Amino acid sequence: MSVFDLDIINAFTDTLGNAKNIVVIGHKNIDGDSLGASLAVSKFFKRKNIQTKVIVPNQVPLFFNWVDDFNDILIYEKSPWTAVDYITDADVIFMIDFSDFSRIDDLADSVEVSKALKIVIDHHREPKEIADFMFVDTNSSSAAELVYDFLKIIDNSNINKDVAEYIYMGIASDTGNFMYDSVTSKTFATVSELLSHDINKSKIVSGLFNNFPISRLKFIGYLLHKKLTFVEKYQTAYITISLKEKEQYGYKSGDLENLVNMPLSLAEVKFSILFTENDDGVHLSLRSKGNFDVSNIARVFFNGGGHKNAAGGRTSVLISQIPDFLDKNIDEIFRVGNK
Ligand SMILES: [Mn+2]
Repeated sequence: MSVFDLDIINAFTDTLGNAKNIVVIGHKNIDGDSLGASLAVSKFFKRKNIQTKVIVPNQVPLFFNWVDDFNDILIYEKSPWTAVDYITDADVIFMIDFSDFSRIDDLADSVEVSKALKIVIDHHREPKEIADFMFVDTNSSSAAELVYDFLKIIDNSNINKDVAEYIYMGIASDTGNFMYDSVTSKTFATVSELLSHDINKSKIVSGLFNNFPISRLKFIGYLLHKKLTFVEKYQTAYITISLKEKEQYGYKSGDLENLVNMPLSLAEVKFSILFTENDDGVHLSLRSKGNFDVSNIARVFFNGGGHKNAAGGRTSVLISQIPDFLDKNIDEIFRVGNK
C-alpha cells in the first residue's frame, strides 16, 4: 500500500498549486538520494513556474559537480542569512530523505518557526513528527522512489526527462546501483517508467560511481590493506579511521561514502562497521547482509538508528580504543543484531 493517500494529498493540493516559493531541504552530508530526490522536486515545481530553492546544511561533496544544478544549491553553512530569507518567504517546505531535525543542524531553527506548509518524504525508520504531512515508507528503496510516486500523483504529465534523471540518480545511489535488498519489483517498475523518458543513465552511473580523485582510491587502498580487521567468529569486519589519517590522505567530505560496504563483498562477512574520527567525536556506519539488524545495534549501543541493513550512530569511545571496546562487547553487539 502506498503511503500517499489521495485524500491526504487533496488536503494541500490547493496550497501547493498556489505556492509562489517552495524550498526543498536535503540532509546534512548529503548523499545521492537526498540530492537527486530534492532536485527532482525542485525541477518539477520550477516547470510549473513556481520559484524553488534547494537548501542543504553543509557543503555538497565535489564529486557531485557533474550534476546540472550543482551550482544552484544553497549551502546554509556558507550563506545562513540567504537561506533563512528563502525559508521565511516559503509557502511550502519539502524535507527529503530525513525525518529528524538533527539531520539539518541549525537550519532546523528557521524551519521550525516557519508558517509554511511542511512536507516530509522519507524512508528512514523512527520518523519524528517534524512536518504537517509525513510521507514515510521505511520499506522504500530510496526517498527518490517515494518522491516519484508523489510527483506522479500531483501531475504525471509534468514529469520530464530532467525530473526522471534526478529520480533515477536517487534510486541508483541508495541501492548501490540496484544491488541492495531494498530493491523491490516496484523499484524496477518505477525505473522502467523512468527509462521511458529516454534518460541518460550512463551519465548518472559514471557520475555516481566512476567520478573520484586518485587520493580517494589510495586512501581506500590503505584502509583496506592496513586497517581492515576481520573477526571471524562473529562474521564481522571493521575499519577505524583517525583524524590524522584523514589529513595524511587529503580526505574530503564524502570520500569514504561506500567504504563500509566493501567488507560485505567477503563471503564470510555479514556485518561491517566503519568508525570515523571527526572533530566532534567518533561516528559509525553500520552495514549488514541478510537478516542481521544493524539499526537495533545502532540504537542500543551507538545512539543512532537507520534501516535493517544500513544504519549510523556515534560513540564516546576514543578511536584508538575501538579494538579493545569491540573485543569486550562484540558478543553482545552481535546478539542484538541477530535478534
Ligand atoms: Mn535515502
